[in-house]
Amino acid sequence: MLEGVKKEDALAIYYNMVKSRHYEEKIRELYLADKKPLFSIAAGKIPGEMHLAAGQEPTAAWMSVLLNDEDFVYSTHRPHHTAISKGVDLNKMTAEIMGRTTGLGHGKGGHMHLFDPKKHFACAGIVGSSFPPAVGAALSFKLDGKNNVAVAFGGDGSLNQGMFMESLNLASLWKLPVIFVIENNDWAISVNIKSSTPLKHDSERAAGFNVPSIYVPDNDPIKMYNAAKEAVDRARSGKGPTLISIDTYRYYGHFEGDPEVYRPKDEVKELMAKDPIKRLKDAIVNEKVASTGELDSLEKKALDEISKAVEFAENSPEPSGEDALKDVYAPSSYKLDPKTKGRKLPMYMAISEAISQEMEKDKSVLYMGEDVGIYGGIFGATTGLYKKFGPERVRDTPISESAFIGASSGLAAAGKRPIVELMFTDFLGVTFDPIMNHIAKNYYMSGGNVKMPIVITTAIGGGYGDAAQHSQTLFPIFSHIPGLKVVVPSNSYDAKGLMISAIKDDNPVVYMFHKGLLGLPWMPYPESSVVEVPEEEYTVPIGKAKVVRPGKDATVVAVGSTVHMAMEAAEDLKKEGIDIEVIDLRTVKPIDRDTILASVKKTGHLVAVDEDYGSYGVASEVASIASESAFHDLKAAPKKITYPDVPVPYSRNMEEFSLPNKDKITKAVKEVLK
Ligand SMILES: Cc1ncc(C[n+]2csc(CCOP(=O)(O)OP(=O)(O)O)c2C)c(N)n1
Ligand SMILES: [Mg+2]
Repeated sequence: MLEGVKKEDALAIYYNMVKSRHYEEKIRELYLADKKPLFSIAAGKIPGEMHLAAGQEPTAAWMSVLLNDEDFVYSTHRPHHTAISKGVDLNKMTAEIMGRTTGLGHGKGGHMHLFDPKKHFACAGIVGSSFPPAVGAALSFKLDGKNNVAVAFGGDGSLNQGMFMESLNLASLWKLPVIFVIENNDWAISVNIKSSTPLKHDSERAAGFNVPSIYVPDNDPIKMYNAAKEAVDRARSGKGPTLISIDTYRYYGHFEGDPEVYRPKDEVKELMAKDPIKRLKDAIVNEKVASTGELDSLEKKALDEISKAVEFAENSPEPSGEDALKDVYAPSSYKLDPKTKGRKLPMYMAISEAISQEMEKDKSVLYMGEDVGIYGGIFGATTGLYKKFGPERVRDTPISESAFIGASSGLAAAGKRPIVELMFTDFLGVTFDPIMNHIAKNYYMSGGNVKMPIVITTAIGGGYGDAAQHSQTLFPIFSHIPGLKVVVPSNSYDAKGLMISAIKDDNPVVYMFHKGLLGLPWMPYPESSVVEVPEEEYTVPIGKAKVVRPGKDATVVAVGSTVHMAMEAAEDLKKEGIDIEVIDLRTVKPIDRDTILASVKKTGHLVAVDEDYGSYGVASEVASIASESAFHDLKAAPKKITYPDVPVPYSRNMEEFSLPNKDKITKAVKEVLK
């Protein structure tokens, strides 16, 4: 069985397997301890769900021999065996599982969200979500000429996710050093693999992407080691990805408490009789590689480490309730004041100039998206960049938003500052998981240990007849998610300064540019969006609104396109002797409460206007801030001017009817002043 594997390697594999097994059993004991006789996942020493991998140790043990600390591993909701074999700090991991301050994420992540940046290990609770970040980390290695590898684990259930296929395709296309390890334990909760895939072995899927694959039968740790060795060698020598699928088995239920009605008890018993740890132990002894005594002392060493880790965790303090509020955003400081007035530039050129200057200064900045290369982006955001920086850093991607936007979290974890373009914000649906569950939350779940300096650029807005799937604004969908910042420039000066800030910020920033403000030759735009832009680098602060027109009678809070409408309304109202103050929010998350409140306190009247659907939107947020914190200063109820709650229609009359405009603002101002 040992197939000539060196003694030290065989022992390392054994040690990691036996340690993982005992660890899982200990965690199970602790998990169940205070929950009997009435089972409740909320009770006991360990909160939440618990997914154990006892039985699956062979899928991971090879890593202790073949990987180094700089190699990345992205694991799943069943992560303990992979974390142990990657050398994750056992004390901190146990403390995290028990929700303590000394844990890997200071109790913010828990058992499904373990991050150890020193060992470059992470895992996640979304099935299939490990693949895109591994692609990103691998791309970073390739760009830097490093010979590291990234490993993504997934279960048999994860293979039917789009993220898996998109990631295989990218890894193959770009020849990235990624190893996809599929732990085929036959079950995805209660669904057997036979009812979820038409193929005999998961590994067959790789062929469609021109990825070499290896099938490992029998939950065999040595065969797995040999397969992984081949894959690691291929990756380290620049020959690209490999998919390994291993037949394995989990002894316990999908989660602790699982009634397991879907599988016969005998099936588990039969598989336990072929336990991989026992088989490996027998082989090591029978082939005289080491004695039973040596193996027993390794087992004892593992048990000692586990006891110490549990002791460490149990003696660690619990976080306070208020600790929940920490580590949502990484502190970021950058401020560059402009020195010159510059020249008039349309917004799309201001954006590409900002990116160009940052890419020149900082080699870690790169741009990825569809048609962003030679074409310069369909909205011109990367005009001229491909020529200057080449295809590696201005990277055209296939139409695989989940994979390349998801890859940005792996790139960021590996030290890059990626900018990724979601061509139209309407396409968010096909890539929301990487943004909402990973990019936005990794900093928090890691207890502030893993930063995500990512810019997501995306085109918003309608007004030109592109209808329901190419005209939306969707501010609140991004702004609702803690961990994201959201900026919306209304003119070319802000566009450049906000882009530089977004790139320099250590947090993920969604940069939403309105198509109708870009100044593109083929799209109508207001002249007022084309303003003077300094040639040098400067920043516009994120989170700071601007009073673009001071006034005393009423406050109009606007954002993006509606700033121009509000300014036009101001001119009309002036003729009638009404003097409005116009605020350009510039950032919708975090929103600048102080500027809004100071203005409302001064004028006593508020109209909030945005191009998005009215319910639950930015205008509602502005109105709520004013009513909550300046109620007694308000002389009338605030008014909102927004898109109605209907999908964007195609025909001109219907779209014009629905959009905000200066006349609607003028009317609303007069109404609040009545
Ligand atoms: C996107 C997504 N869909 C569904 C779930 C709920 N869920 C958690 S684990 C799981 C089964 C996963 O099966 P598999 O990938 O084979 O991993 P295993 O549990 O067998 O290790 C499901 C459906 C989820 N977490 N994420
Ligand atoms: Mg499974």
